Amino acid sequence: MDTLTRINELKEILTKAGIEYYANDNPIMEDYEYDRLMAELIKLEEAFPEYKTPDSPTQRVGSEALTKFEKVTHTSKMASLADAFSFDELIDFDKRVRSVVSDFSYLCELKIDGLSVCLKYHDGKLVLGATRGNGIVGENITQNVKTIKSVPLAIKEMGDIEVRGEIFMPKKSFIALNLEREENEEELFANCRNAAAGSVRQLDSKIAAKRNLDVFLYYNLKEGLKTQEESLVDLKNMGFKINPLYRHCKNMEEVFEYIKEMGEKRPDLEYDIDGIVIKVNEKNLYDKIGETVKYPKWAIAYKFPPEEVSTKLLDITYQVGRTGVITPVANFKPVFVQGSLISKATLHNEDYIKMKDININDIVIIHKAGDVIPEVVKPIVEERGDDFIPFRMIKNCPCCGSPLQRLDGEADYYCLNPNCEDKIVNKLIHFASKPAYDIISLGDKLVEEFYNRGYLRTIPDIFRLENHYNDLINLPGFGAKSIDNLVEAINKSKNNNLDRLVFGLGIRHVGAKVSKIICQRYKNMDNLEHATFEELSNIPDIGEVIAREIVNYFSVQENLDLINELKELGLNMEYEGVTIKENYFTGKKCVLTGTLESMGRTEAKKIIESFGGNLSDSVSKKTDILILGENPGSKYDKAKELGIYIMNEEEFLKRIEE
Ligand code: 0OW
Repeated sequence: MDTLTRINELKEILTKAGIEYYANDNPIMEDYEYDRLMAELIKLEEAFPEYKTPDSPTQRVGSEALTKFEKVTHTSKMASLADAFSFDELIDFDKRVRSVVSDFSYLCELKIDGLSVCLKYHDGKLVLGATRGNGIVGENITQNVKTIKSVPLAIKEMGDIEVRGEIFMPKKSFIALNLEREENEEELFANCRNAAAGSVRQLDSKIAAKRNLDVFLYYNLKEGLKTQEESLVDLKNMGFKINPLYRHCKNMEEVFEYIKEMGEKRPDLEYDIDGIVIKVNEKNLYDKIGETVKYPKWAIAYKFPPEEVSTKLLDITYQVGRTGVITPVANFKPVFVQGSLISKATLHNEDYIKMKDININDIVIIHKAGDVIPEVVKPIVEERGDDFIPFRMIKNCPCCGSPLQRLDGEADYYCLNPNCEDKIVNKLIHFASKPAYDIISLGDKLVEEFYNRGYLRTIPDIFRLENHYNDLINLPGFGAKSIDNLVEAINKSKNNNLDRLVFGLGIRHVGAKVSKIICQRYKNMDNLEHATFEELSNIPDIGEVIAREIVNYFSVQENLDLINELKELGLNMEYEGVTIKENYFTGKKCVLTGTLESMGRTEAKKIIESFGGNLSDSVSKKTDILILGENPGSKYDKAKELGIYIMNEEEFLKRIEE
């Protein structure tokens, strides 16, 4: 057999085996045999590079890094879906459809929590993988898509084939990725969707190749298919991976039954879902039912209510904050809730735990408050066993052993020992953190390590770390390059605006926002040191409590000495005001829910703040605008309930241009 024939034979065998293994969950050969044939193909292609083609199963390891993603215009709009949060809203949807057409059924699918992708094939070869973008224009992510093992690089079908679906990261891969990132002190991904989106948007496809992404296809643009069910079967026959848990439902009762069943299955699935997609099955009715600018009217996404999961509370541990505040923390058997694995949640204080009657070894219900923060909802008292240990608040600091004190009128206990090590370390961590002095390479673990080794005791020590250069480069896991980067980041941070320093000092009740307000008013540290209680308490948003804390802080000689030391070390003590451009957002309180296609949360926050607006995390009566991104969370419900103005991404972009 000549080389080219053998290469083609290997490509065919391995492609078929790959489809059966990755898309159909039906291995047709031993892993060992697969690896052996793959090794043979790699070897042949290396020896005869002229025979290496882009559809070869060897081409999944990533290629040259890109400098940017090219924009691609979709053949037809990649629609989004209208959301329903209750069965009543689904009944309304059904009524709307029934007012236009009759004799139809529904095809229900799991709503995979990932990011939509479009795949194009020409004469059997994958030619394009693109993100949804704004639905009209997306980005060319072909290099990354090719690394996903369940995406066929070649199909049997000739001509032009376009299919769409959802790229996702399985829960297991997400957990492994975050563990690895934790070890490398990298920022963790909040959930499977963010991890998938972050991986797909890597310019270096070799990184994407390591991320173990997967895909389910659900949309088939081929002509002549009569139903959505037929589309799915056809996708499967072409070699694409589809989600097998879809169901054909004759009426709304069957739809509700499916939703309930899948809701129960949800925690056990290997991937994250955030709802159910309900589609009219008969495609010939789609034109008649019609569409809005954003959504087809023949489909809707039912969003699951925030997931609640039960688990065992194994222990209550205690953290000592930088102010000495003691926070009880629930440590429970790890559970997967709304896209992430959690094992801890704050229990706030003694009163909170007693009020909720939470005890060690209780089975407790966990959810994510505001879709983000893990929270113990309540114990299941009926399931309390003999091993239950009644909660008793500790009396001494878990770090230094000093007796704890509960201050008058406060629910919190404090460790008042100024030399408590946990307090000192947390003060340093706070100073270096992103919202405060933002010293990029100086993360929590590094601060702890430098503290334990005696290089760091006080904030000024951070700016003297350079003096330990020769010791630092010899620490395990470090080297000249990483220490050079750290020193550079520290020196660069000295030019930070004054409000970062003021926040970093950790004055009681003085958060990032208050720091900015007082720096805007006093312009430099000297003026701030001399600010009076009367002046401060007259500033809008600064009450008497905060004013008193600020004046107290600057009346302590030790604090003034610290500031002088920092001044001598060259830290900027001036506030450079950012000029605010006035527009629609000036003075408005905004909240963002879901993901924006055009930018991340940090960028949206910066833009809103540059107009003198504010972007906060939770919806309240004071919120002026809810900016609605893709896959919104419960903030959307709350905003609707409170009658808050809801703005979609299109309007948001238009308004910021004004
Ligand atoms: N996430 C999903 C999903 C699905 C589309 C096709 C035409 C209109 C909606 O699992 N199973 N089916 C569809 O059908 N869309 C889905 O995801 C949406 C599309 C836009 C945002 C989501 O990714």
